[in-house]
Amino acid sequence: MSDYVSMWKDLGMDLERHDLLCQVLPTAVGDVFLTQENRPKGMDFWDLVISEVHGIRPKELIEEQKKGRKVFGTFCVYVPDEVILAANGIVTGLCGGSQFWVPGGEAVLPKSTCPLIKASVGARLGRTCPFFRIADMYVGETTCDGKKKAYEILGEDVPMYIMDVPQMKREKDILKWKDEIAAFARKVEEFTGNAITVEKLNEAIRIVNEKRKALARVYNCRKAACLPISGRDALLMMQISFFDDPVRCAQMCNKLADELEQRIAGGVSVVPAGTKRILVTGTPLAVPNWKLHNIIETSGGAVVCFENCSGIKAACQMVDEQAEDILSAIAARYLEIGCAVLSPNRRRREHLKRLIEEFHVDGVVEVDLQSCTTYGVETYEIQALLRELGVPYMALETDYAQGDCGQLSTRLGAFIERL
Ligand code: BJ8
Repeated sequence: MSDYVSMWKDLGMDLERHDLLCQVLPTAVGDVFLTQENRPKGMDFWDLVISEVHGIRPKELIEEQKKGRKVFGTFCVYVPDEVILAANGIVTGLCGGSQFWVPGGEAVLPKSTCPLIKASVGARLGRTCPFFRIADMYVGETTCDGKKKAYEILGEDVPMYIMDVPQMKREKDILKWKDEIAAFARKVEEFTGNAITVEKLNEAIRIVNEKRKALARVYNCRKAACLPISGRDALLMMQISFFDDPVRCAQMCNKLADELEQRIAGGVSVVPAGTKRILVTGTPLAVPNWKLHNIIETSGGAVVCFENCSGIKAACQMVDEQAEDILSAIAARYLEIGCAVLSPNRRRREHLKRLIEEFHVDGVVEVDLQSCTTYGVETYEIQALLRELGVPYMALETDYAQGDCGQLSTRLGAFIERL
């Protein structure tokens, strides 16, 4: 990634520390992805993107900024991409997934904060993530308490807009959320200097829906008994989709799905017949957090479905393109997302039930990031649901550090063996 040094310098990054991060990544990519056998050829694209994750896309974003476009950094799938796109803005994910950034977050946050929040704050304050440096505006949301309060720190020297996400899903909450989206649209118009017209919003809805359909197409290939792609590769594809241009993302995913469908027809599987099929649920896994998928898939299992926000949860729901009231359609679609920060969260249980059947799941692993109270509390209900369905379940709490990998391997290996 040495070609990008002058770009990082211009972004005001801490080059010395960033070098340390760049040294760790190739080993992790090599260990987790490149050691796999019989991978789909289509993964070459994502291998390239991840190997130059702080180079290729940041360079493109800067080029677009030079043309006058604004970049919006987001942290949650409740923030409607369509509104930003309709004003010719660009969306990029900012959630931190690396242990490298955690100490920087711990320097200013309580140690008991969730690692995703600590890593995001550490990446920003340590000046070691180009995406944080590039974003013209950060868009936060009132989801969990940790994120809500961390935005006060993150927004110290960058314009920060907070969307007020309702805590429930009653009719009046959907109306309130619609108003909130309208207010956000006004802010985006003002910030970009571009009016959001009905035509532009409809076009943005179509683009984002196409991206979701393409992601879901790849996902659906894993319903087959013949598994044409590993859970690790599918996770990487999903994680990168938060950074990529939505049109290119759809093209690349559709190309990959074509290949996967051919593989299924030809009986080309990445795992031996009889490998146990695991569904992973719980908190999101931001790039480069591949820890759990890697452990499961090197302990005799295959992750066939990933229900979390960095999995199928948000990708399987479309905004109604025929709706007359567009903002209501956007509000309804986003509030359908089954996140534990809302109460009650029936949507997650319904979704899980359906996914377990469709993906022919043998066992469910819940992975929650340490100190995530909302997901931690919800394990009670998820456990009860799985007991009722008669599907084996185990819940784990972990962070980004590698210290517990041995113990997790033993526990997951034993769980998979029992299935
Ligand atoms: S819609 S899951 S992306 S809020 S940061 S809640 S892990 S303590 S991320 Fe999320 Fe939106 Fe919901 Fe999805 Fe827990 Fe950590 Fe909070 Fe987290």
